[in-house]
Amino acid sequence: MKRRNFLKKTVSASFTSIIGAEIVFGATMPKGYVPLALQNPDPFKLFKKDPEMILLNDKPWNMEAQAHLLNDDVTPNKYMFIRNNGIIPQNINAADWTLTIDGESVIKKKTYTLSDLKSKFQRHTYQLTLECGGNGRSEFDPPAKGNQWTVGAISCAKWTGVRLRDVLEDAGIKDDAVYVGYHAADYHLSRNPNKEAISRGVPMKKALQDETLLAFQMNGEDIPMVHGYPLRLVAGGWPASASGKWINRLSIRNIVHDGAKMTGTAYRVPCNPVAPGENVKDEDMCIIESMPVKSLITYPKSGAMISEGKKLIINGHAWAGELQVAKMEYSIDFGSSWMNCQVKPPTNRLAWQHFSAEIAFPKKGYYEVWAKATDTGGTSQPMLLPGWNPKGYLNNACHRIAIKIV
Ligand SMILES: Nc1nc2c(c(=O)[nH]1)N[C@H]1C(S)=C(S)[C@@H](COP(=O)(O)O)O[C@H]1N2
Ligand SMILES: [Mo]
Repeated sequence: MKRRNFLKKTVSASFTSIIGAEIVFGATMPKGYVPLALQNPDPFKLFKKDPEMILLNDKPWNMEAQAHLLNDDVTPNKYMFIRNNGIIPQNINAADWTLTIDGESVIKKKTYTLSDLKSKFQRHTYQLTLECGGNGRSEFDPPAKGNQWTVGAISCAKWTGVRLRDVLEDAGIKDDAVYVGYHAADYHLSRNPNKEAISRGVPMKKALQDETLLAFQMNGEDIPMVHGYPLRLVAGGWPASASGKWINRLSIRNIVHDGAKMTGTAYRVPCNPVAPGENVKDEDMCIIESMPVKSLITYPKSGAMISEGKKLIINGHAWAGELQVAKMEYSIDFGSSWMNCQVKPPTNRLAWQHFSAEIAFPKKGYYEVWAKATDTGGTSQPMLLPGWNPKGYLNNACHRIAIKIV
């Protein structure tokens, strides 16, 4: 009898933390009952998102921005896409949060509290581009299963934390270390405690970069719950799946990490190009590392009407994984000819770059503005679609907006 009461209490306490208010008679709620506020939650309010964000899935929660919402230089929380593979952890208490470093290649297993991490190591802040590997998936044909992201699974917020490298040096890593695999507090969709929703990570070369952070702040505040509170790995320029949210353990592996969604076809593309719809064997699929060059027109909103004779100023961002953007161009004739945009250097390595251009249209009518970035390696975005791949990753086609001159 006592135990039942205890269970009821913890359950209503966990609801309370999601609803954000005490459930006054929570203790008398029938067992298994889900309060109305959670049966029909307003995800936009729940996650403090703008109502113009697009909900793609609620089991698990996935939400994307629209291009015009991403106009800020630094992405604010309300416009930041949400990508979850599992169930968001509940009842997180930052005061007793720990991070354990273990695995074959750690000299001695070590556990840090969050305050250890905050006090022992130097803090760094970087603005870092995080794009879901599946951003743009909705355009592939034949279609790929998964969230049908259009263009909005991209963010570039400011992250503050400590360098993963500093923590790994402090913990002591063996020479044979190959990969850092993360483990996190979210639940598998089945709620089976023996299964992880996702457990990916980065190879040592990425783990040791200056900008690879164990972050506890986003845009100068605690990381929002849905984005990984209280501790997140942030590896900018790589598919955002490498940036584990809610992490409580890092496993230093002497092999390529083989956690959930590291193997098979997950976050992998054919090592060599394949024909659309072709079957690809698992062993012919390679892990996605640096993301490809890409850009987004964030002003004006597609469909804008401009008076004849008026010039239009377009704005947007461009990014190129580990590289920088060397050139940014636009076309108003469906890619037959291209004109240069102005493109600024990034705030820091792995941050997106802002571009703008002033466009004059020859006469009244319908136009499309296409934007094309070229990286420092000389690779440009494809105009309509890149090579097809079975899971619909890495669509870095030129972004396009419609304009009417009236
Ligand atoms: N623990 C955990 N980390 C995770 C995920 C997840 O489901 N669980 N999703 C990953 C994927 S696929 C992406 S694209 C990013 C999304 O980050 P965001 O929701 O903060 O935008 O988080 C990554 N980190
Ligand atoms: Mo992702």
